[in-house]
Amino acid sequence: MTLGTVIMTGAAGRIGSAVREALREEAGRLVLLDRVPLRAQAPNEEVRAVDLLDAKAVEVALAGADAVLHLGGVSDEAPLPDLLEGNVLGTHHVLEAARRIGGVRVVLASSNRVTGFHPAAHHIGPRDPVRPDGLYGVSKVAVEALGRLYADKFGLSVICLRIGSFEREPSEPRHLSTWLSPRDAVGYFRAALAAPPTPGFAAVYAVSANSRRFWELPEASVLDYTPVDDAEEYAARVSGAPFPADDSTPQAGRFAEPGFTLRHIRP
Ligand code: NAI
Ligand code: 15L
Repeated sequence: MTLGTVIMTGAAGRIGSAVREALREEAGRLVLLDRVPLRAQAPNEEVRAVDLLDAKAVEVALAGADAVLHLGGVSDEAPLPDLLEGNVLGTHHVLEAARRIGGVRVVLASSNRVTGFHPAAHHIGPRDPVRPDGLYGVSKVAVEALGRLYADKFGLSVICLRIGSFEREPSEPRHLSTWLSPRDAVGYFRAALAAPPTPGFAAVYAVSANSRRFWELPEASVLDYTPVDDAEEYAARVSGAPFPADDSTPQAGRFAEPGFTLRHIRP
């Protein structure tokens, strides 16, 4: 099945670089956007240098899209103005371009960090309240809210993937709960991009089938993908103090510590 014309923002980043090969196998045309230079690696790939803060450039770059995978932005804790620009304004430009084109499936890269302050003892799902673990998490809450607004008000088809910890393999104890393997990332992205662009909104966790996971897997009626990898297979190789230290430890671990955010706030 072809996904048609897929636009991927943030294509030069860690996730984009790792998943482009698999996605181009299924896309008629894969258009890769980033503000840093990229090189096409296949006949059906196109690359464009686009700054997400440039609304007109984003609109031009999305022309002809059947689906958009929006990965671009600030991917961890940072000063709030940077997060508001890169994540909130950047996402606004992507959604606005999709609204003008119409009939586009939009997949937004949200993060598990929108709920990072829930205690590790809680098994949670998308219906639980947000509890961001920092300013980055707050910006992703806003990203999700924009997606919902554009679905409710303008009839867009938006799915937010609350990505866990995307890593080649788990490298620290927390990853035994939060890992998203490259294979499962491709599975989630493919399923989200392939769903018909019927108006509506959903937010789901994109995490591997980790025995110790904190989060509900998506209901098949919302997103038709069942993850296959389990971080447990790597547990013997992962060193460090066990995580969580106790049941009240935030799921985000060290990201939830005050100092992790305070270093981005001017004294
Ligand atoms: P990354 O930081 O490696 O890549 C982000 C890309 O966005 C970079 O190539 C950067 O040049 C581009 N970008 C940033 N600002 C831009 C702008 N104004 N205009 C154009 N391009 C811009 O991030 P990564 O790890 O690949 O993550 C991709 C997305 O997934 C991000 O939105 C991140 O917040 C989200 N995510 C990632 C997780 C992970 O484990 N890697 C976990 C949860 C969410
Ligand atoms: C994220 O959202 C970040 O982009 C990534 O760098 C990791 O920190 C990940 O969450 C995580 O929760 O491990």
